Formats: sequence, C-alpha cells, structure tokens
Amino acid sequence: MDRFTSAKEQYEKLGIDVEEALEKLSGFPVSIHCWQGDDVTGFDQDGPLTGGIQTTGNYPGKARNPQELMADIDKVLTLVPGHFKLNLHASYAIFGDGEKADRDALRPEHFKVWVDYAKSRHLGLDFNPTCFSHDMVKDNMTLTHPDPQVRDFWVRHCQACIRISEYFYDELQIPVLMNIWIPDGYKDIPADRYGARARYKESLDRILDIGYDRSKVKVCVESKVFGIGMESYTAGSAEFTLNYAAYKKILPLMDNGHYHPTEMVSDKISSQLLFFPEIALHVTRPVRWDSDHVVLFDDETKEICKEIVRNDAMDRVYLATDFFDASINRIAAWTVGLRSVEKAMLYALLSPNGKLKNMQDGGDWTGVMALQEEMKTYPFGDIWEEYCRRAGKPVGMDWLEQVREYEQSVLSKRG
Ligand code: RNT
Ligand code: ZN
Repeated sequence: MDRFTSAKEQYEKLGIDVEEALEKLSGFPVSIHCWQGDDVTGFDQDGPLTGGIQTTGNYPGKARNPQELMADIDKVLTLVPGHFKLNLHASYAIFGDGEKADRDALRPEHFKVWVDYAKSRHLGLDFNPTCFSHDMVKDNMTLTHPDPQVRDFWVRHCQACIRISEYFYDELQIPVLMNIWIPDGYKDIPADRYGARARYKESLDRILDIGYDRSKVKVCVESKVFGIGMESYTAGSAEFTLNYAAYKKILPLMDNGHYHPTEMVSDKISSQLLFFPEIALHVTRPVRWDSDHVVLFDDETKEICKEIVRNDAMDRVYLATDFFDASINRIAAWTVGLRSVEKAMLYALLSPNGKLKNMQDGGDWTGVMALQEEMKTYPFGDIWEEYCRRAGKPVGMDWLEQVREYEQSVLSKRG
C-alpha cells in the first residue's frame, strides 16, 4: 500500500473524508499579495516605502517593473498548489509610454495589463487603495488629515479604486475584495483622540457614497493597533473598524499582525462570523511586532484555519496573504508563505472537528486534549504530498531546486 492510501485509511478511521478535504481545499481561494515581489515599492513612484510599515533586507533579485513582477508571480504559481486570486495595490498601476496619472486620477485602463494577466492565468483580482508612499500623505495622515484638501485627495483615490474594482469584476466575473487600510496615527500621546476618527468616518462615508454594486465589489476596512511612527494612536483601531464595518454593512478585515502580541486573531474569528455575513483576513507572521515575516505552518496559522473550517465558513472568509521579507529569496518567501497557508487549511480540513466538538460539549476535556495532541503526529505529510501531486505542483523540497534555478537564470541577472 502506498503512503497516501495508508494515511487516508488512518484518517478515515476517525471519520474524516480525505477526498472531500482535498476537493474543498482545491476550490478555496487564497489571494496572493503582489507586493512580496518588490518590497511594496509599486510602479507609480520612486520614493521610499512610508506609512509606518517596513521591508527589511536587501536580497538581490527584486522585481523592478511589471514584466519582472509578473514573471515572478508566474514562477510562484508553478510552485504552489491551490486556487488563487491576485491582490493588487493601486501603486501597481501600469502606465503607457509617457503617461502618468496621480492616485486620485487612476482609471481602469491603468490596470488593463493586470486584467489580461489575470484572465490568462484564471485568477480573480482583489484591490487596495494605496494610502502611503506618496507626497499627499501629510504628517502620517491621509483620510484623517485636518486639511480638507488632503482628505479630498485620498477620498478621490479610494473612489477611483472602487471604480477600478468594478472594472475587475466586469472583466473577470469574480467578486473583488477592496480593502481600505490607512496608516494614519500619532507617534505620541494625542490631545484629541476623537477628531481623527470622526474625520476618518466622514471620509469613508464619502467614499462609499459614490455607490457601487455590493455583489461585485466587497469593500472592507483593515484595523491596526500601531505603526512605526504611529506608536501611540491609530485612527483605524480595532474598535473603529469593527464598528464602522457594522454601521455600513461592509466587511471588517483582521490582519493577524495588527494586535497586541498576546491577542490572537484565531480567537476573534467566531465573534465576527456571528455578526457579519462575510469577513476578510490578512495572514502574516508578526515576530514581536507587525514585522510581516513569511507565514509558516505554525500554531496560530493552523488555529486561524481551523476556525474557518470548523465554523463552516470557507465561503464567508476572504483570505489573503500579507507579508514582505526582503532578506531571503522573494520567490521562496512567497512559496513558503502560500504553501503554509494551504497546509494549514488542509490540516484543519483533516481534523476530526465534529468529534472534538462533541467531546467538548460533553465536558470531556481530557478527550479533547488527547485527540488534538494525537492528530499532531498523524501522517499529514502524506496527504499534503498527494495534494501537491494531484495539482501538478512540486512535492516535498523539489520546489526549492526550482527556485534556485530561477535565481541563477533570472534573478541574478537583475541589477
Ligand atoms: C499594513 C497593512 C496593509 C499592508 C498592505 C501593503 O500594516 O497590513 O495591509 O501590509 O496594504
Ligand atoms: Zn494587512
């Protein structure tokens, strides 16, 4: 008997339908963040990354233009099993020769190349206004700035992004998640905590007032507890964001790097699922701070995925990756991160969730602990390998050889 068949039998003895798990996973969309390939630089500006986020490292081979970034994403797509969307930022607009539009004047045609790219790879698209790395970010503020001219600029930008998201839907017929995250905050103890949040609320109201088809575009707001240079206050705190999303019936987005170190997003998902029809997640790995390390097959990633699966919410949760590491090969970073998310989802799908819940409800905490521990040494790797094999993607460490070869033949030639 081969390893997959024997592993499958072992899981089936616990009542787990392995074929169904593989099937479900292969249809579950994970949105790949485009910004791992170029350290969140984008194509519309030459300045530094601002907004209190940081990419550390200077590993050679960073993508310098759309062609290189697309080639790199293509490479990643050959290495990762699963069903994907591509998550773009507005700063990745692609302009024709001599053309340039500022962020508040972006139009669908500036993303046509991406739409063609997505179509030919059968990828859906998601989108993000880019409210950072731009000279209209004043004093670390965008939609909350006291100066109405600054706010207006960013309102127009976000409205333009809604129109571009609609265009993505019209071209691809796949709903587009449009995520609003702003860095706005204060380094030191503010004298007024209300004003910036009131202005954020008003700006968001104006953005949504342009109207859009909610079945095509799903607008969400991402919360954050702090940024570099915004250590004492953020306008888009967890409470602001959750309340705003409820008030306007849009989606809340939790990024698991955006909470205090002992707060766990896995513990928050169930509460949100009870009150929102749909929610969104950014999966990252915060090491001591919102460091955006590459996602691993670690306890919290598994726990987040378990919450999605055992609450029967695979069609209510929009999951996107969000990390940026420039200290290692960027293709490998993407690959490890995405394979880890897929593994964690598979692990969750192969967990005896019904049995565990029954034990818990019956007060059998001994059984819950024992079975959860037992599952950790089940032959999960054999099922994972089969998932990769069936998807025609590298099994085991084979992918690393392919990354090394790509580094030799492509990345090392970049200046
Ligand atoms: C920043 C947020 C945000 C960004 C991307 C680039 O802290 O996590 O999602 O990482 O938009
Ligand atoms: Zn994020």
